[in-house]
Amino acid sequence: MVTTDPDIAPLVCDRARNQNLFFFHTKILYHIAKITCKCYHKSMQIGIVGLPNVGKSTLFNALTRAGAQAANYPFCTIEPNIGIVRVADPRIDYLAKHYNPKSVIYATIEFVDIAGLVKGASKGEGLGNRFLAKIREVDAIVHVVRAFENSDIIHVNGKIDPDYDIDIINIELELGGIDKPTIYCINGDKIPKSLADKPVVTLDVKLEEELSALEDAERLEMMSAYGLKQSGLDLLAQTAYKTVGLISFFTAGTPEVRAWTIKQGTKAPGAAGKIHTDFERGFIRAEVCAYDDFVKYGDLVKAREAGRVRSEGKDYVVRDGDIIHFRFNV
Ligand SMILES: Nc1nc2c(ncn2[C@@H]2O[C@H](COP(=O)(O)OP(=O)(O)OP(=O)(O)O)[C@@H](O)[C@H]2O)c(=O)[nH]1
Ligand SMILES: [Mg+2]
Repeated sequence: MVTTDPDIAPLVCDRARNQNLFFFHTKILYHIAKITCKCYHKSMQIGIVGLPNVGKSTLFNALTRAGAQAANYPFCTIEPNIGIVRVADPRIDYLAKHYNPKSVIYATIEFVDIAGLVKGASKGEGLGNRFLAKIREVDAIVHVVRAFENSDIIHVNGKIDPDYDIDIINIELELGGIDKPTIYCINGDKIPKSLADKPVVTLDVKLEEELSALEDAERLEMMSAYGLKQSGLDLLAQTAYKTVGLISFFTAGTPEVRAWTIKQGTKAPGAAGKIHTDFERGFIRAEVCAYDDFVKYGDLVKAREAGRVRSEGKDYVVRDGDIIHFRFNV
C-alpha cells in the first residue's frame, strides 16, 4: 500500500516495518528448525492400529509406561499419543558391561497410539479419515488383533473373530491407500490361520502392561511364574525393527556405547553420516570388528591381534552388529 496522506503514512510505514521484522524472524526460526532437524536422529515411527477396544492403548502404555488413557469403551483414544521406546539389545548390554561407559544409548522406535478404525473408515466412518491420515505418516504398522475372551470388554462386532477382524482393518488400510510393512500383534495366545507366514508376535497385552510397571527383580519373578522367557514388548520392538529392514551398528568406548540404526544395505560412508555429516564428507575408512569376534577374542586389541579388525573402504556394506571406528578428515 502506497499513501501520501500525512496522517496515516507513518502508520503504514510502521506496519510495513513490523511486517518485515516478522518475516525476518520467521525466516531465522525456519533456518534454526532446519538445522535442528538435521542434527536430530529421527527414529523409526510405528503406528499402532486395530479395531476399537482391542488393547492398543494398553499396549502403548506397556511400551512406553506413559500412562496414555486406556479404558473400556470404543474410541477412548482420539489424539494420537507418541512414545519413544528403546530396542532392547543384549549386545549393547554386553558392550556396556565391558566398557563401563559414561552413557549407553540403545536404538529407539517411536510408537504412535492411533485411535481405533472401523469398517468404512476409509469412507469416513468412526473418525476414519483423520486416523488414516495419521497412519500415512508412519514407517510401519503394528496391527493389534483381539484374541482374548472377556465378556466385560466390549467388541465392536460383538464376537471374537481374529481372521474377520484382520480383514476389516486390512481392507480399510488398502482402501485408504496405505501400503506399509505390518507387524501383527495378537492380543491373546493363538496365531490366526491367515497370519501363518506374516511377521507376528503373540502377547498378553494386559499382562505386559502389568509387567512394565514392576521393578526388574519383580518383573523377572512374575515372568517366570507365567513361563515367559522374553518380554513380549522387546520381541515386538525387535520384530518391527527387522520387518522394516533396519540393522544396528555400534560405536563403543569408555565415553559412550551406542547403537546406530541404518537401513540394510547402507555403505560405510552413509553409516558414518548417521553419526555426523563431517564423518561422511571426510570419510577415509572404517575399522570394523564383528560383534561376535569382539566377544570371542575378549576385546578390540585381541581381536586386532587375531586379524579380526578389518579396514574397510567406502564400498563396504555395513552388517548388523559391526563395531565401527570411523577415520575421517575434514
Ligand atoms: N482381559 C483383558 N483385557 C484387556 C486386554 N487388553 C486390553 N484389555 C482391556 O480392554 C479395554 C480396552 O483397552 P484399550 O487399550 O483402551 O483399547 P484400544 O484398542 O486402545 O481402544 P480404542 O482407543 O477405543 O480404539 C481396557 O479396559 C483394557 O484394560 C487383555 O489382554 N485382556
Ligand atoms: Mg486407545
